[in-house]
Amino acid sequence: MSVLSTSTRNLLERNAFKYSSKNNSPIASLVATRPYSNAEKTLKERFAEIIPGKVDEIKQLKKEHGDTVIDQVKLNQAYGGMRGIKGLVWEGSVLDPEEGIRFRGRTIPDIQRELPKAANSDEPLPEALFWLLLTGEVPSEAQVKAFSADLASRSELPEYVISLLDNLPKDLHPMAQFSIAVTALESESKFAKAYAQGVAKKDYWNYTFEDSLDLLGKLPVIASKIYRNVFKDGKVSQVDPNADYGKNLAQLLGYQNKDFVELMRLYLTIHSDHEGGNVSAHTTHLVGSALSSPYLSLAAGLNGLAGPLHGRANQEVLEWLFKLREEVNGDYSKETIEKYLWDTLNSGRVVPGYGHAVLRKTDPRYTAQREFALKHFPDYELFKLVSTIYEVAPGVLTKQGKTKNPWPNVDSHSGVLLQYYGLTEASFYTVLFGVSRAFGVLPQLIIDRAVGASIERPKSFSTEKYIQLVKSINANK
Ligand code: CMX
Repeated sequence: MSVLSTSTRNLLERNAFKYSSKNNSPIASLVATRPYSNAEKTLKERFAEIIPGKVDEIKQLKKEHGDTVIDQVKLNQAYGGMRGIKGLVWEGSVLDPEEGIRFRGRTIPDIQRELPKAANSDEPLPEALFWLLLTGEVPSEAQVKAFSADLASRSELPEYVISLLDNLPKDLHPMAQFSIAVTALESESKFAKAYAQGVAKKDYWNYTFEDSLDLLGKLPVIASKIYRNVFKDGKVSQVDPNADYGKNLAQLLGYQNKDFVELMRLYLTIHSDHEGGNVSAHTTHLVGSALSSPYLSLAAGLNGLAGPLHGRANQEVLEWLFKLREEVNGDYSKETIEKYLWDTLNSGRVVPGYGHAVLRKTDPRYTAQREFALKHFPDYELFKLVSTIYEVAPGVLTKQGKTKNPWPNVDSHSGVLLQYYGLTEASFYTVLFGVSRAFGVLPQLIIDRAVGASIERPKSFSTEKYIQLVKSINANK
């Protein structure tokens, strides 16, 4: 029995086409043929119902308030990484400097409480977060279960991507391998094919949705293939169609420990989205605004995430911790750690895992990970070291007087959790961040296409032109 209104059914059935993984037609089905029961709406059906209202809301907002001045820009901001300038739209999350991230209005403790969980699990399911970010609604347990199965059913990689990964040099950084594999999947893009066939603008989101889910389904396999190729025997097990996303990722990587599975669920959920201005989110959105496919857009975002001031900081933290451990020779006193922090700063380097462009308090993503460690391994040596650094570093960074935020960010803690469970290869850590980031940036890409977001094109000036601009503004005061 159909649960759709006639108008939605009509919308969904336009261009409908029976999906088959063997079929190369660009026009994927608008009607879900995947593992959903008839009792509940699929994510796509729900999104299709919600989006016309969103389009109207934006139209109305622009009509009534389109000329309202929402910000003023200082010259320092043009030269300072555009920090704080309001100029992007991001529906999934908003970051408050003091309080941290809210996903569709919900804090991390809220989503830990409210999102559906797997059986015998305490951690939220990242699939449920994806649903929330895309629709603003918390899905039912049955909906998430079906959505997990849907993603698992899309996990197969084309042979040539596997052989491409097998042939990359083992010393090529895992993030470069990740980006290459995602880019290579472009051949799978239903959006690119539909666009080439002249699909109408109002239908863009449908193909972006399909590409995004296909991509999400394949990421655990790509990540695990890279991990197993570079650090293990190159063999990756089969995706379990009945397992949730975090469990599948853990198992594909080769980790069976139940608490590690829990960690993957938490990790994937909290690293997903951090509003739109950070490098990986903004890059994905920017590249997507040119109507590049989700594959090319996400690959661009991953390349940004690979930078040491952004996602790669999780690797930097571990390397910094290991050097510290080597140098202090078992002396984890506050005095010794303080000296090590000053040595880092005095040598002109940053303290990795500390500071943030927006946050001005301890990152709640750090706190969530700290709580996980306190629950599962409070006496682990590296966790204790990280905790002592947390007591000392904010004071040192404050005394140094440069950083606007002396508190730890998400990357300060994640590596230590992975170390505890034996995933010790730090150069792989940013790949896990990248898998999670896809859960945040792909919903926005789908929304961008559904609301007909504009191609991004802000204005730049040369320094010479800015000098002229400033002079003329001051002369007219
Ligand atoms: N250690 C030393 N100096 C720091 C610092 C840190 N952890 N954080 C900021 N500073 C310095 C900046 O380098 C800058 O110095 P200059 O004036 O010489 O350029 C000064 O303090 C002011 O910077 P800010 O306004 O406080 O911070 P930004 O918005 O410019 O940069 C960030 C933000 C995250 C890049 C920066 O705090 C940093 O480099 N942190 C360490 C790397 C890190 O942990 N990155 C991960 C962030 C989270 C993520 O994206 O994954």
